[in-house]
Amino acid sequence: MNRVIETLYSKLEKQDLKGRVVSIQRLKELQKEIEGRHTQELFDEEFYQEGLSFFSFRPPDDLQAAASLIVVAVPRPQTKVSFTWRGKTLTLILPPTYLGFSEVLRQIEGLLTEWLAPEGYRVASAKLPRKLLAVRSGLAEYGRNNIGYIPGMGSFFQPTVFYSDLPCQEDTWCEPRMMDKCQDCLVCLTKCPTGAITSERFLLRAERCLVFHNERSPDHPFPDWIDPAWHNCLIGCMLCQQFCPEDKAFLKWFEGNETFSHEETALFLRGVSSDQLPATTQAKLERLGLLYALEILPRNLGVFFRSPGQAIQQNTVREKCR
Ligand code: B12
Ligand code: SF4
Ligand code: SF4
Repeated sequence: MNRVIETLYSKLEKQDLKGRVVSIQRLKELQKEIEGRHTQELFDEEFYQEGLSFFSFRPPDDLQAAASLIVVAVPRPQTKVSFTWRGKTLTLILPPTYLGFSEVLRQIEGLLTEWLAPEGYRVASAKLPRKLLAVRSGLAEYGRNNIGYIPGMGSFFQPTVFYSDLPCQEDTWCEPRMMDKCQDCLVCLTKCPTGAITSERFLLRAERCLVFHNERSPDHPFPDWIDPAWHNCLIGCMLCQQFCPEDKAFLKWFEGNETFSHEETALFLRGVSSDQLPATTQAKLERLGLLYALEILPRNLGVFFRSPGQAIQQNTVREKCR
């Protein structure tokens, strides 16, 4: 193995990170895999356009000489966010990777630059299928739920991906693998309320996943077939991770715990813009990395507070998410 890559791996390990470097030649395979499934009409077209069409399978203009792709997995916790409404406090979960998402990307890019620049190499961020790359680089394996898993991190990690001009002659590219544990387990399939994980095919039916619907822009109300009682997080969904035996060790790992008062919750439910929020509320949202989500809060919070003021009685969100 190239000396620089070997040193990079050991520096990553020292920071509790895991990484892989693969040849830039793999870019074509990634593109073929995603575009091939699109051509075979395996993706719902609306989902494809919204969720996958942003991929760009060519290095940026200022790093046309890219020779490799670097993937780094960063362990990430869940976050609790509490909303008070008329004397009742409801604690909701933000799944791993939502908190400080962009900050993590910047930190890893900074670390890689700090380590590789003295060797004469550069890095640049990439708009690529990061989970697929993590799996095909040999760093992760798929769970039956289609989420990536890494020993020692479970599915609680954020895969970050960068182009680099660091040469890579040999790599650990492999066929996509499902964890051995999944062979005799159907827990995630059983717990998914929407039928997004099915026994008919491995590929997720993403258009049925709650996350597709609760991350969407506010002009998309939740469709009627989604039972309001299925919602279990402020954004995202934890049901296929929460019951997975491979994630058991990480389920109690939380960082960050912002609380919003009755007045702040009322503003969110009304759908005000960020300049109409008190500076302290803006700062809390910013700490959570949720300023961008302000416009979807009326819809997403609305399912937990049926009409402004009324928490859904049967909801078991707190239990479900812990
Ligand atoms: C679009 C998207 C979504 C969509 C679609 C999800 C999906 N599975 O495609 C929606 C909005 C539903 C979503 C939900 C979630 N997402 Co998302 N999502 C993405 C995004 C932008 C692209 C993912 C992608 O490439 N999908 C395309 C499909 C084709 O890829 P795939 O899932 O890898 O499918 C492969 C397998 O099915 C495999 N395959 C097919 N047949 C077979 C057969 C066998 C035997 C095997 C082994 C494999 C196999 O081949 C396919 C690839 O060709 C990435 C960010 C990025 N830039 O990559 C984040 C990302 C993948 N998501 C992420 C997360 C955290 C989630 C959630 C867990 C969030 C949550 N808790 O609420 C959920 C999980 C839902 C689920 N069960 O997958 C993380 C992944 C972290 C991880 N540990 O893997 C990413 C990387 C973003 C991040 N935060 O860093 N997501
Ligand atoms: S719940 Fe079971 S089948 Fe699903 S990902 Fe976890 S181990 Fe695999
Ligand atoms: S995130 Fe929720 S809706 Fe999506 S596949 Fe997992 S359990 Fe199903």
